[in-house]
Amino acid sequence: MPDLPIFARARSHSSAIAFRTPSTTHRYQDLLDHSALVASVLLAGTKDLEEARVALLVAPGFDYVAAQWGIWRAGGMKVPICLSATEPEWEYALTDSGASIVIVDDVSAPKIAPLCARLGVRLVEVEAVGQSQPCELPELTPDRQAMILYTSGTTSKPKGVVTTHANIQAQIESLVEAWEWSASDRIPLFLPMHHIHGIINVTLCALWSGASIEPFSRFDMQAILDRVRDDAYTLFMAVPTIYVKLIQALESAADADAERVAIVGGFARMRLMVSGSAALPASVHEKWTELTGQKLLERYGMTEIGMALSNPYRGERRPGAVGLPLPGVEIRLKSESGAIVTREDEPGEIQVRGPAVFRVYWDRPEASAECFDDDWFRTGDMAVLERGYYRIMGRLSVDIIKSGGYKLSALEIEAALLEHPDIVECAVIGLPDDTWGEAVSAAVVLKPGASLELGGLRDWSKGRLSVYKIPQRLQVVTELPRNAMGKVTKPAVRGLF
Ligand code: MLC
Ligand code: AMP
Repeated sequence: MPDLPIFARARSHSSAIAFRTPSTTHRYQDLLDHSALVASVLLAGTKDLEEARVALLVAPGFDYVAAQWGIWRAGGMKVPICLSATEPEWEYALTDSGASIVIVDDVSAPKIAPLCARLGVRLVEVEAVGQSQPCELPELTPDRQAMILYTSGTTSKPKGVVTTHANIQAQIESLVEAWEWSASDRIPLFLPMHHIHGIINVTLCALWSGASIEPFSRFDMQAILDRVRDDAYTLFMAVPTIYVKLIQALESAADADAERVAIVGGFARMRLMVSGSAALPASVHEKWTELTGQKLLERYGMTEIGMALSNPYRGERRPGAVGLPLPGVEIRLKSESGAIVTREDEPGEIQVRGPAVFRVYWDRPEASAECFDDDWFRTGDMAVLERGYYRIMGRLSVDIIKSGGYKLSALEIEAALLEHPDIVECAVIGLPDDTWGEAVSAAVVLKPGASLELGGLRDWSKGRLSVYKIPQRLQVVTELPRNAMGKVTKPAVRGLF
């Protein structure tokens, strides 16, 4: 029976270690066996899930991938959701995607069970599937829809990015080739598993290659540094905020401190360290090289397209630049006037074409049509080609914020803040921040006589917004700056802080 290449490849690495933790090792064969059981539980006697949406709320690691592969092998679409999201955010993802099942681990089960009961969504506990029996699995073709990832944008609510198995495979193959992944690679996984950085760049590239993964439930700096010191990894992939935090940690110890020397040695000996998901300041790039001798490889990507541009694995890795198109990716810049940029030093919007590019936003035909210019995906990011490499200049929309590598919609945060009983009007922007890249910042107009402080607003926001969407800065004003048409002018809002 034909099978998706990711599973055929896992068979060829069956005895290799896929996941390792301090207390467990799981081989590729374990992943295949366990995912077959997950699939059988999901199918529950039916022949094929036929792209039914199955949400996934499981900590990073073996169980997560067994569940992910189980969904795929049963013919379903995987909808990973944020472990630390609030109940309204979970409810949105479940109802928007029309998920009929949620796979959970024992930590998340009690948290989401009441919501599932209210929505009539079936709850499957991943730890319990070991009791089931394997069954015949459906035949899968690469053109099937495989995954929905929620991403924030210029609309208030996040949109579901739909990718097929073929899109995912193209995203993986491009990176495996460019960054020379092999079965001898070992990588830590500490990024959230509802975004492509963790899902594709770290996990699926490793599993495609027969490499091994060490999962952490979150970015647990001390535990990770202990393993770096032990030379546990050949590869490391993180967002710029993490490199900033690592620099702070290394610099807090004296140069000659034996522990620091050992950790620096562990970083220095890795074959590749990658940064992405947000701009890596050249100063951070240079500081990292000064501390460890490693030249970070910065790349640029997006949920809708996978990775598009990358500094070379072999060759100059230039601070402040994102390099050239990855294998299989076509790039063009389109200027504000609508002309295709043909020269260096002329800025334009990055547009992307190729087999890795998604086709539609879930259930949003208009947004899906608007984001393509013929068959080129419009990223909304501006770039310029300089001395042979692309450099990202910023985003076209001020309403998109990147904080800690998370993409946030200012409009979504504004909508939540407007529910506050004392807030009459608000404008949310991202202000430059050394650690987080951008800090969510809110200018608010209050009801007459009301008062509000940042601490109070943050407490009120908990339970309504994920932690990284909660404003870091607050400015109470009597009115918001507006243009002649009465529309709030966000660039002028910056001047309020
Ligand atoms: C958390 N905190 C923030 C914050 N996030 N403060 C300001 N801005 C933010 N964005 C605060 C918390 O409230 C808390 O405060 C304290 O910081 C510690 O929170 P934490 O969650 O424990 O932080 P930490 O674990 O250190 O998380 C930082 C991080 C995380 C960088 C590891 O944000 C992360 O994993 N980011 C990666 C996101 C990602 O994978 N993006 C890729 C998207 S895909 P207090 O007061 O409680 O101490 C994509 C495409 C591509 O972009 O190209 O890859
Ligand atoms: P997401 O929608 O979460 O996938 O985030 C994608 C966005 O992250 C892109 O559109 C860029 O704005 C930003 N991004 C990713 N990598 C980089 C990078 N290396 N430099 C600057 N911005 C980046």
